[in-house]
Amino acid sequence: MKHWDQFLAPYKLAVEELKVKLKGMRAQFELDTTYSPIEFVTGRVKPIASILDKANLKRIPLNRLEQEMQDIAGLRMMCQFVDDIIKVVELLRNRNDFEIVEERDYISHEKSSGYRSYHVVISYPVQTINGEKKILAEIQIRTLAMNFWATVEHSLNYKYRGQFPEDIKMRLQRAAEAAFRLDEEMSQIRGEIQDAQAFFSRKKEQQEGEK
Ligand code: 0O2
Ligand code: 0O2
Repeated sequence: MKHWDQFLAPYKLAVEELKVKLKGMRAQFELDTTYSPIEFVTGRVKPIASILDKANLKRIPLNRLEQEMQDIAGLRMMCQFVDDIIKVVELLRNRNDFEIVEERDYISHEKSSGYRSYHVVISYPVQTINGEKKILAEIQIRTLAMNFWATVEHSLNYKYRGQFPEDIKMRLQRAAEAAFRLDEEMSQIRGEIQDAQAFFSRKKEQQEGEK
């Protein structure tokens, strides 16, 4: 147990620091009173039982966890609209407090389960009493609809241990399509809002000009 505590300590630190940093990005948008592409941020260190299950499933030797398990430290950034996701990814690419080592786009290429999200794997330097240690962390960026689907599917996955009965599988697929359509509808509504805002700001400028 002591060994696990020691192994997980830098991951815990990284998750806490990254939560502060990523929530800080949202706070800056709020200060600017500009629209924030980030709705909320969560983070967790993978529980030991899940680390062991995944290592077993993916045949990762325990002495290779640091190099081969990318989501022991996991962060999630939720967005209102699909278009916000790429803006958030750009913000992450522009930071210089970590290095992006891999990006996985499950939005353009959704998983066969119906899962959609954008994954960014980073190498993050943690300062320890023995010097700097770089750890891998995974940031998942997704809309609220994608998050809703993934959360429900994840709990069902836990219940059925990945072996879904056919009818549940079909319902989950239909739910994934519904979540996709919801995102599309919301994007269109957003377009309407932006058109309206642009129209009113042009009108205001005209009125100012006439004074
Ligand atoms: P606020 O004021 O509620 O916005 P912890 O690990 O408990 O120390 P944290 O960040 O509290 O740290 O926990 P976690 O589980 O990582 O993140 C949860 C944060 O996500 C909380 O915000 C929740 O309010 C927020 N959250 C969860 N679900 C939703 C949701 O559906 N919509 C919105 N808008 N927020 C959600 P905070 O940071 O505690 O602050
Ligand atoms: P947790 O903490 O329980 O969420 P993989 O081969 O897909 O298992 P890999 O190669 O590490 O894993 O990379 P990937 O797919 O980029 O990231 C895996 C994580 O993405 C999962 O973590 C989930 O959080 C999420 N994910 C991927 N596919 C699905 C899916 O079909 N449904 C849901 N709900 N989430 C998914 P874990 O290991 O499940 O850990």
